[in-house]
Amino acid sequence: MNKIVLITGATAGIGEACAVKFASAQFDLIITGRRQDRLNTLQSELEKNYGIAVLPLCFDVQDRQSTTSAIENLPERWQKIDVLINNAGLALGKDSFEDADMNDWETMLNSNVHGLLYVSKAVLPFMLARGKGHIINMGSVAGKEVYEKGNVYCASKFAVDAITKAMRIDLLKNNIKVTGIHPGAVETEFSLVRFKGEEATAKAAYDGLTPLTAADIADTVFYCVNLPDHVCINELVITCTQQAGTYYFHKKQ
Ligand code: NDP
Ligand code: 8X3
Repeated sequence: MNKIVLITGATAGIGEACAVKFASAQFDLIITGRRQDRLNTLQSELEKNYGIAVLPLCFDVQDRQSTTSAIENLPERWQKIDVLINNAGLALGKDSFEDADMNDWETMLNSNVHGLLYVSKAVLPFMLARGKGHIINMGSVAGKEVYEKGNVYCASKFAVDAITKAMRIDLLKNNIKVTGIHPGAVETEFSLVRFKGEEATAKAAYDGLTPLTAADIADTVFYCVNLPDHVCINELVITCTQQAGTYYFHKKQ
């Protein structure tokens, strides 16, 4: 029987690339996101191209009730989750602290922090019952170093880093690996979401750079997941070659 990976935020970017990578290696997939049409399209493509089974689950990770109930009510065949990739998340706005929008702050904290907690708490009983599992949390370089106007997005990713470390310690006794992945700039829909559909601003974020691709991060996640049972990568910080930390870039003119 194929191993099962649950990927949150699989309708775009890094999550979608992880779905393709794991499907190509014959994992069965539970894919989640809020856009049902994209989940359906991805399901058909992956089932057709790789002959694996895909279960789409449409819910907003900010909604504790629907998140918990979608996962708790998984058919028995899908409860044997080997790998959880907590990837769903976003930045909203890039504004100085005094100008930033409180609604944006709440959405980031609810999605990036609370959502990750709701999903993890719902999936964990299945892993505990089997005495094994691997949780990958998508952090960011923004969770390692605060940058100007990054304020609450950075705070949400610092929280992901702390939660990742805490999970690893508390779940040590349960044979569950926990890995934090902390990417720098990856060209996905991330900037378009952050800048609320302003295409020129979103695109400018990558001007003069050869940024990471979603596939680069998927390859890294796949590597971490496919190591021997006794090996756990605790965390990886990954940037493109033209980036160091959160604010040093060597951009081409
Ligand atoms: P994308 O915008 O391309 O993808 C984000 C994914 O998250 C989508 O599938 C989206 O699905 C899902 N998502 C967002 N909010 C929710 C929600 N409330 N409920 C359910 N799903 C949600 O961005 P990336 O692929 O770049 O981002 C993925 C992760 O990587 C995020 O956690 C981000 O913070 C992190 N990251 C990104 C970096 C980058 O430069 N791109 C760098 C470092 C970290 P839908 O809209 O269908 O709900
Ligand atoms: C996304 C990377 O530097 O835009 O987490 O915050 S950054």
